[in-house]
Amino acid sequence: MSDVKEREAPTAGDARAIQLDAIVVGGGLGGLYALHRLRRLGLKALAFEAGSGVGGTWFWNRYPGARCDVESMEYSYAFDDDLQQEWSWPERYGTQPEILRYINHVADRFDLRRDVRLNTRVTSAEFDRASSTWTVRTDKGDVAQAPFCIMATGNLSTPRVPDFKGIGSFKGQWYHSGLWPHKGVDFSGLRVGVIGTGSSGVQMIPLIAQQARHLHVFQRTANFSLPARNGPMDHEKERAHKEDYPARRAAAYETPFGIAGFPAPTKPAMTVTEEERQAQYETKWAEGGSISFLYSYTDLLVNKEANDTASEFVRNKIRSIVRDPAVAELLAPKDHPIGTKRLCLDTNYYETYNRDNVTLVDVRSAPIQEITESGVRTANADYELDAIVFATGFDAMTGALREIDIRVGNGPTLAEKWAGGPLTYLGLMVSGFPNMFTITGPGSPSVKTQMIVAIEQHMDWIAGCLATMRARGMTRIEPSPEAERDWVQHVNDVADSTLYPLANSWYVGANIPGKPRVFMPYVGGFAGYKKKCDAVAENGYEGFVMSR
Ligand code: N01
Repeated sequence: MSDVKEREAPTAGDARAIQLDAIVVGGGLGGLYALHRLRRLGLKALAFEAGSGVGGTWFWNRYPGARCDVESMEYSYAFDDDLQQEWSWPERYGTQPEILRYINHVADRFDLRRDVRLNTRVTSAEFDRASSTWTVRTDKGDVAQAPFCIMATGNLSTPRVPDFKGIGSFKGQWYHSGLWPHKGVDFSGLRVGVIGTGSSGVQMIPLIAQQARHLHVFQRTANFSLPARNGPMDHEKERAHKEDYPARRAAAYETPFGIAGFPAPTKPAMTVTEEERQAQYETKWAEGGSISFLYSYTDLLVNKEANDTASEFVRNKIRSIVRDPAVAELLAPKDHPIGTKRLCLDTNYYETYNRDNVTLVDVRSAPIQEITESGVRTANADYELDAIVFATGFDAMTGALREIDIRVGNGPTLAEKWAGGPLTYLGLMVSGFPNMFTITGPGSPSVKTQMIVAIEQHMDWIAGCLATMRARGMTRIEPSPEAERDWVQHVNDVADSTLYPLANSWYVGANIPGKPRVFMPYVGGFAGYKKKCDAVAENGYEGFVMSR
């Protein structure tokens, strides 16, 4: 039972509005930490969550092989030392069920459930400037009001199935990776098609191949993937990590990706010999892990010549693993530098294409034309299938926020304001939308970091901001249009100084037809970003306008 009391609202039509100090949208890792942090400030908050359980990404993405690509000892909350000492991760990288179990444990341990309304999707959020109040409405008819609204809506929470002709006519079953049935799917004996070879596809393909009678993989763009080298947790490493947890967490804040434990590179790639480079890449390949590989040299993400050496190393690995040279060439990415799209981590991904029951279909040269009653029709052929899996990704970073009708009085909606791409100050707030915070919003390092570090850093900053406002008797905050404009420019300038814009990735919205092509995450590094946020606060919330 929630301890939040319902009482008469001040405005007609909102007679049953729940009065709160803050409304949280989302019950994933971000929303749960927001609730916890707000409570520590003595604020009354309630979270709305569309799922029937907490966990966000880890609640929805239950496809075979779903697993985190950040190591377990890093991918967890840092805010409570007892929590991190007590919890034991069984493997080097957490599986989806393990991570969901952990999130549920946190929800229970910190008694967060009583303030989460499950099965409830927020449909609108409207700010009234006169009363400085957000009114949030849900698909269940709830109305909640509070001076502050915290959007913990996630970066990859809006699954997208391409608008294929004929999809309704398919007689078999189809699934999306991000909306996976809770009871699982048994593909035994079936002819299965997987469309999409991003992180989700790369993780599920080896496991579906083991079950299916035949698996067709429909690949439009080849992605780089590295071996994860997963395995049981090394208990000596775990002990050493736990002994040193606070220092390791602090160290993560000083890194570009919010992940400690890898020695920072010291040399540019082209300053060493070819032999030395190959030896370095071999070591990293054997070690497993994506950040570790990208940490081979200082300049892999900014210097194309340097990146080419790493990209070619992985292409050669693919050629050495995949027996059919034509299939190997199709799997070897040539349209983007390694690391400029999310670098996948896998277990036996390339090896899977050596199986007799797996066929790679190139839908770049012969695109999918339609889904038929019996399968997939490309420009070249018909593929008879019993089941289709769409591993086709998400309307990333802005999708969840754009789906909510967010507005301030009669002004433009957030979706209208962002018609040309997201505009934020620090990825934390949006000018013209007072008292609304976005946890890991576009314009912050978000998906380019260990997400839980980013969530904690954002929510700690927001809590500090709310405490300062209370101390100063301030009731309203929003960024100035100038600060927002300058930050957006900076986000773009930094991206343009790297190789990232060379890829057609979801970082730029390229996977969603018609989405404006704007670089959304901040790639200037987590350490520098945190320093900037701290400096903004220390300088009296520079760039923000506070009022009462
Ligand atoms: O989605 P994606 P995802 N016809 O957008 C293809 C995180 N994550 O769910 O590249 C044919 O990366 C599309 O092709 P193309 C992680 O941040 C993390 O795999 O657009 N194909 C692409 O191959 C990740 O980056 C973990 O040409 C079509 C694929 O579908 C993010 O989530 C695990 C198509 C979509 O790939 C998203 O990953 C899983 C069409 N019409 C996810 N439309 C880990 O922690 C799309 N595609 C390990």
